[in-house]
Amino acid sequence: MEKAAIDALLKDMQAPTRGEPTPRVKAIVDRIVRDLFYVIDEYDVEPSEFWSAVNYLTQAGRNDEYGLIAAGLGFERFLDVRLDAAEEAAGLTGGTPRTIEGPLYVAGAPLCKGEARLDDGSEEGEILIMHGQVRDTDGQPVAGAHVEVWHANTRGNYSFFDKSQSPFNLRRTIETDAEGRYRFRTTMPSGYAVPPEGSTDTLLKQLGRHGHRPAHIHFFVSAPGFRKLTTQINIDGDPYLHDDFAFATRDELIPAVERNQDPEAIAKAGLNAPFARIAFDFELRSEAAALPSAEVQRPRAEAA
Ligand code: MBD
Ligand code: FE
Repeated sequence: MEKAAIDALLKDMQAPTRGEPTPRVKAIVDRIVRDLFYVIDEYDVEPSEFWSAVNYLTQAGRNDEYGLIAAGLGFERFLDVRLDAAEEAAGLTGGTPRTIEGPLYVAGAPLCKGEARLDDGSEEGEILIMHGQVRDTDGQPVAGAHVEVWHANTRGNYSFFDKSQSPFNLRRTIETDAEGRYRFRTTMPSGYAVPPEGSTDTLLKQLGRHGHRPAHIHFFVSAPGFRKLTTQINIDGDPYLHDDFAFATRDELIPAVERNQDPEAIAKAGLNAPFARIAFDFELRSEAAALPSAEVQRPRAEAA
C-alpha cells in the first residue's frame, strides 16, 4: 500500500470522537499503531500471523514474562542509557555506573546495621564475603546509606519467585556504619537463565539468541540528598560475562574476586572453609534539580 493510503486510514481511525484525549497517551499510542500498520504492510503480515502475535502477547502476560522480555529486547538497558545521557547533559559526572534492576527485586527485605549474612545456610555453595564503602563523588563516606542487595542461589534462582527457598533468602537491606561501610557474607551466585520453553525463551530462540545472564549481584544504594543508584556487579570469569542477554555488563562493575585458602585468613574472617572475597565501593551522585527521577516507579513484588 501507499503510505499515504495508510495515513488516510489512520487519520480517520485516530480522530477523537468523544471527550478530550489525554495528549501524551494519544500521541504515543497513535504513533505506535501507525508504525505497526507500516510493519504489517511492509512485511505482508497475514491475518494468521497477526493473531499468532496477539496470542503470544497474551501468553507472555499470563506467564508474567514482560519484565524478562523488556530486559531481553534491550528496553531496560535503553532506559538506562537515556538516564545516563540526561545526567551527563546536566553536568553530573563520576559515581558508580547504573545498570538495570531486572524483574526480580522484592521489597521488604530485613534491615541490618553494617553487616549481614544473606544466605540461610541451606546451600553448600562457595562462601562469598563482599564489603566496601559508600561515598559521595568527593570521596566523603555516606553513613546511614541503605544498601539493598539481592541475588540468585547456586542454581541461578531467586527467593520468592523460587518457592523452594526461604523468605528473603539472599535478600537484605544493609545500613552503612559511621564510616559508610557495609559488609555481607553470602553464597556465590550462579548465572540466571530465562525459564526454558517460556515466552522469553521462545522469542529469543527465534531471534537467534540465548537467555543467559552472567552471575551477578543486584544493588539499590540510597541516601538522602543523593540519586538512588540501581546497579549490579558481575562475577569475573563467568562465561556469559560479556554475553548477557539483558545487556547489563559494564566494565566498571566487574570487581576482582580474591580466592582465599590460607588457614590464617580463613580464621581471621571467622570462617572454617576457603572463601571468595570482593571489595567494592559505591559512589553516589548528588541529587540535582530538573532531572528525571532516579527512583523508578514500577510494579514490584512485595513480601511481608
Ligand atoms: C535477572 O536475574 C536479571 O537480573 C535480569 C535483568 C533479568 C532476568 C533475570
Ligand atoms: Fe538478576
